Amino acid sequence: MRQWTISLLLLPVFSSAQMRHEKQDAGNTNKTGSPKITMYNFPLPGKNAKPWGTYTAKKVEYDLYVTDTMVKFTGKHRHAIAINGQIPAPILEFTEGDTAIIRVHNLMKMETSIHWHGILLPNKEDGVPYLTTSPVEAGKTYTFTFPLIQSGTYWYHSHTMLQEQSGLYGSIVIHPAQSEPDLKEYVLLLSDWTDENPHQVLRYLKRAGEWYAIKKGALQSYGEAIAAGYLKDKLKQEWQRMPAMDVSDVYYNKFLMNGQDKNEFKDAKPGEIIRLRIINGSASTYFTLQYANSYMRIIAADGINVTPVSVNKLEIAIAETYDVLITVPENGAAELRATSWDVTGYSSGYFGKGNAIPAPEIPKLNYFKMMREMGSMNMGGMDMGSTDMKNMKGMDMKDMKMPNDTTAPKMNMDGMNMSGNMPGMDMDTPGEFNYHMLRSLHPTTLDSSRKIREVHLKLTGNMLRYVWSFDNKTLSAADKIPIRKGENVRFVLENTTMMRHPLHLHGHFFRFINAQGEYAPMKHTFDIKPMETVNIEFDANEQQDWFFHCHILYHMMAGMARIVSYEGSEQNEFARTGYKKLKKEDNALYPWFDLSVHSQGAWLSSAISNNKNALEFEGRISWTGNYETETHLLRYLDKKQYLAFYIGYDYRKNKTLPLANKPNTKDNRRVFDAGFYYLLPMLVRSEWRIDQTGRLRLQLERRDLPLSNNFFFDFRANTDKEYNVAFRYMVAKSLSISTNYDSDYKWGLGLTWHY
Ligand SMILES: [Cu+2]
Repeated sequence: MRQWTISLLLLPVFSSAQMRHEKQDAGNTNKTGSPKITMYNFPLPGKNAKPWGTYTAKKVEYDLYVTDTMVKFTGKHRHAIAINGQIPAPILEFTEGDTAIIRVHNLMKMETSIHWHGILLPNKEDGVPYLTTSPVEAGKTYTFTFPLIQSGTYWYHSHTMLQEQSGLYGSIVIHPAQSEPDLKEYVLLLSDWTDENPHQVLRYLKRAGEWYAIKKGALQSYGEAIAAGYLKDKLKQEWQRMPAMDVSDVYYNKFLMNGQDKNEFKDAKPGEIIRLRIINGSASTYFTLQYANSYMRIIAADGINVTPVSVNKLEIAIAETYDVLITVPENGAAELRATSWDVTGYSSGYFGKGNAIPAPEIPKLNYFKMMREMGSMNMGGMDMGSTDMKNMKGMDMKDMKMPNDTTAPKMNMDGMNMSGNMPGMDMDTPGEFNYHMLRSLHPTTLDSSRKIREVHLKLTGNMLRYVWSFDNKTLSAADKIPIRKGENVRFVLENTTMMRHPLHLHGHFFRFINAQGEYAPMKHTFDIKPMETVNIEFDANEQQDWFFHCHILYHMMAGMARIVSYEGSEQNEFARTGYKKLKKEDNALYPWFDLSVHSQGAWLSSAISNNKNALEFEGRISWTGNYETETHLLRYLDKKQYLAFYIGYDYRKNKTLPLANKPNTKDNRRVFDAGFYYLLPMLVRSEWRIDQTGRLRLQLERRDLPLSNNFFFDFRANTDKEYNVAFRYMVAKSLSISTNYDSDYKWGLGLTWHY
């Protein structure tokens, strides 16, 4: 990092380029006399009477044909969804004041939808099926019509199930009504790609399989913990019943920029300043952007112009957009690299001609170190109170720290307007981006005479069962959030989970409260870090129902969503009729099983489960004909889902043992039973049960204890003096080589199939 900073500063092109930026910003005109780039491109809060119903301006029409397609991002043929035959979908370009007329033709056999992310439009054009807009049925066309009252960089994507992961996303560029400086510009749409069916991805997350963590190097096994000196932290974490912390859920095969992992922009001229419109259209990947030739000068965030600020590293959350200026090198092609936050891959754009100038490598994550840092913040498991976190509210001081490299040559800061007024920003060189740097061009304060409605929401989640929620309620279990037109609405959001979440509010821009006071930036999507509390506030100037959700596609589908509803406003026809269907999505049933076929017998462990209920079946059979089955129907009772009540049936026959003919022994049993599961520290599942004859049993079980990166240990023991120990070596997502010793069935070796 330090080396890179120094070499960057030595590049002569940098300072002159930077100076040119400054002249534009400071003087508000460039050589050709174009207007300043710092104009306000958004209706001011409280003053934005939205002219819905005024469709008088120039009409700009697009036809979007949605089709199934085959792609080969990794060399393997896979199903995907394209618009007009392409992934990403075409760039839709407009000028502020135009009326967009977009016909979505669904040529697939399933329904689809398109949401216009960040666009202010009438409720029924927002494109959320079963909430604001009709789904576009198979074979049908839906025509969206809305006036464009804003400018900037936005995007569009399917809001139906997991279609976005399959390729249904594209860019929107709205040019301002007044002209801007004539800079060459490029749209960079970032996304993630998995060769798996996205529904299988979600099912795999629900079953908490280990393969993604193994592929990402994020498993954090005991072996690795001991080798790296983090055993105590690992034990502490498991004692608190927390699974290994991770920064991302899914293992991706590819990260894409405009549908490719490498792009060459050879028409970018040496020394030229260019504008990049960067959009994170991925389903669940945060990206870190670094550019090889100059700093990136942020000029807009989420489509809205901000006070320009230079950074050397820009993290872009899912569904955010940033416009940045960069300088093309005098010689060579400089890389702009978008690295996934889990550092498992990246995609690149090269600007200029000639030898490639690579962007810096981002080192692999040290998960144990992150776990230790997180552990020191987290005093009592996932559900800690906020009292100890007061000093962190909306302010991660760590993020405020700027690179302080005294050995680096000092830059001439003359004429370098560091966008002023930033507290604590007396820095030597531009550093890493953080939200406190975002400063609106104009005050964004809301009309203080209006009523304030404060809505408190905790971001909650159950990593073990992959249920994501607000206030421990998934969308399907929650009420709407009522607000009223004419109010100032403040959301106080407290992230109690160990993951980051990019939250998005439809139909509104909100003030993102940061260190900029009355100049807080206006956004439509923001990231919230673990244990952080963030305030947003907005002018409730709309009507009807709008979606508010985590933009990690799998979190949204697992329940982290709410409907924000204007009281006293008539719902549109789709909200009235189809609302239930939308709410059902997060409570789907997911099946999975593990089947071990060993030399002495076979073991099946299976479940079918939704958010609160599960049907579990376990069967064991020896090749000599002894067998046992246990069937449990269970319901989770507490918020954390440590405790579940069940009823079940137990059927077993062990004919080789002497007691075989005596009913209801541990070896010959046909009984109904009932009991509780309770998850103990160290992720040990305890099972307390009583059967119809009054027989009691306590069983302890720990599964999938990671010994090394692919190597797992299971044990089970109960008061019937039965026990089983097993080891398995995972060779593929669905396959392990396994061995076990069972007190009844003895030792065996074979394979385990994971579904
Ligand atoms: Cu999330």
